[in-house]
Amino acid sequence: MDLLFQMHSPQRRGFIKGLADAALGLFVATSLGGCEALLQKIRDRPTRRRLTATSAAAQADLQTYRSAVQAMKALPASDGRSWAAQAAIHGSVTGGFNFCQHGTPHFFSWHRAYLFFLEDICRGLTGESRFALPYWNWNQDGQMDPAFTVAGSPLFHPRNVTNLTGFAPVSNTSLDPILDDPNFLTFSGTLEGPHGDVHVRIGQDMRTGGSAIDPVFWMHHCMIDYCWAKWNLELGFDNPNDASWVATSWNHFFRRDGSPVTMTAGATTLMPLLSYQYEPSAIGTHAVAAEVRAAEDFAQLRRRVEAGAPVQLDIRQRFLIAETVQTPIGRPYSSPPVTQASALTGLLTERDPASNLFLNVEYARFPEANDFFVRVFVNLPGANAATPTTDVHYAGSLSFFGSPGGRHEQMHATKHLVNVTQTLRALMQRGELREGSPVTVQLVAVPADAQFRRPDLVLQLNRIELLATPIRVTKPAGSR
Ligand SMILES: [Cu+2]
Repeated sequence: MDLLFQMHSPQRRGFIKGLADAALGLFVATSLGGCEALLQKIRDRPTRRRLTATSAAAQADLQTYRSAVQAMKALPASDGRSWAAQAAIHGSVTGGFNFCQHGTPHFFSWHRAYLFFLEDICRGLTGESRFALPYWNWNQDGQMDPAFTVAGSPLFHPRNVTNLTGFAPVSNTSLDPILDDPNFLTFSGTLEGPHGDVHVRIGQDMRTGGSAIDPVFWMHHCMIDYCWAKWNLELGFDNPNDASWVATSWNHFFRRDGSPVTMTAGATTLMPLLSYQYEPSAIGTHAVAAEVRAAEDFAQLRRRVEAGAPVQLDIRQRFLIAETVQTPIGRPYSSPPVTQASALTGLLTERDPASNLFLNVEYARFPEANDFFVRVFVNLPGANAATPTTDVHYAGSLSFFGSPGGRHEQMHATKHLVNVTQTLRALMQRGELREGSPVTVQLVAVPADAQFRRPDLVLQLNRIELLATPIRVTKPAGSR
């Protein structure tokens, strides 16, 4: 069964306030109204900066990070703070995923906790108490910082690609509909797509469960974390307050002194408000947001984050496209036409911004190689590997980040979710999709490297379906 669609029925419940504050080691105060000293402390929290060649502050943080990585690499693997031990929390190159969460409602929260404690270990080892991890905004800066490509540097790691400029999954067209999605579950599920595509594009160990062994992993995930923070804090959408989601906890992280520590998902939601801040930057057409300066605004923001929202995925209608598909990656796949297309166009003409259509692709097993992307097109039966991603029928891409055989393999990303709303609307506007006209879906595998390592590979899919969702995010009475 599908974990993303399996969230327990939402129950409004108070945030575990004391626990969160204690876990973050920060504030005991529950109200910030008018408390200028406390607000000053919060204003002074370390800043995760956007990594660019011209930002002296970000470059200084990168140097601290390099020293920290060097120190961690020098520690024995038996030390929880060592580079090897930290990477092993996520998974291994040949053994797949270990504790990391992918394809579950904890993709964001687990990785946020993971970054949080590594950052703290970096501070401990370098003595730089104000250090914060810089983030690689690959939407704005496709080129990986050159510090990661200097041979012999602690930040160097073998990679196939170090420049994502022009890479469709990190483009505005790809990211805009994802960030505009008000539902936490589908926002998380669809952002995993570009996230995994970046892993696969960079290649080598980044393509595997052991990806965290590559120092650039942490700057990539810091960007994913900023996407979540921007969506939640700047764009004003809400995290789940489902009791079981909030209380989910992990005990496999390490503090800066090497001792184990437990963190809850609920506590991670407060981290970008209390523990660190992001230097704002644009993601897609979502511009830089104004910084929160006033105590009242901050207190209000904190109340909203703590309250969360009952997040539910109401699937209004399912349009089954195909079941048990076996398709060789060397040949484009085109689905049989969906017959209920009139109902589908009806949904789209409602112009309800909360109404979205997602392509859900569930696969039966993790493929034995993952050196490729699967591009998704709508109503383009002739689509092939040469069709550009700028084509109006292009809806997105999916990839198989990770490695087969790892722990929790069943749980990890047994499906891919692609938001196809914008593509379908564009086709309607062009008159290519009318009431009653059929809808087909194409899956086109393209090699991530020069050629497929396993051109004979057969993708085994359980089902392909379109999900129409009026995604209800019910606001608690009186909020915002
Ligand atoms: Cu990742």
